[in-house]
Amino acid sequence: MRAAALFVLSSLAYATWACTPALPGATVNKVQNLDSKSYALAYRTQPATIAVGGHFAVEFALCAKDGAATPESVRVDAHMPEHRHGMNYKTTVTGNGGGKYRAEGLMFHMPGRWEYIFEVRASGTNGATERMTTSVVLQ
Ligand SMILES: [Cu+2]
Repeated sequence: MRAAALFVLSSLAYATWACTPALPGATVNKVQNLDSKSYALAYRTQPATIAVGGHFAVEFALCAKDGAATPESVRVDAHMPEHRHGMNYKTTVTGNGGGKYRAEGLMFHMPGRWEYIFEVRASGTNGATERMTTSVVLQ
């Protein structure tokens, strides 16, 4: 009986529960939601419609699910999986300290399927990373 109760408590300690990333003004421009074991992310691009060869930014919000370590840093990248190449530019990510971020300097230089990669590094001693990906097809 006592052993069973302890087991329940320890599994709760490792469980993670959903959180809602706060991306204000979401009605203006369609927001996409992504999810990993420890994090939830919502993003939108600026401008809303991406043009081939046009620079754009990605605005996103991130939150740690209950029980997960808070994010320490986030990297944003994109590549074309079928063509095995990335972008010609490196992105820079800035955060406001409140879970909202902006990635600048993205540019898709050709039409086709591009995959975004959001890589979150957890704070704390282990510094584990988790990746969230999603793809878009550029005409
Ligand atoms: Cu390509």
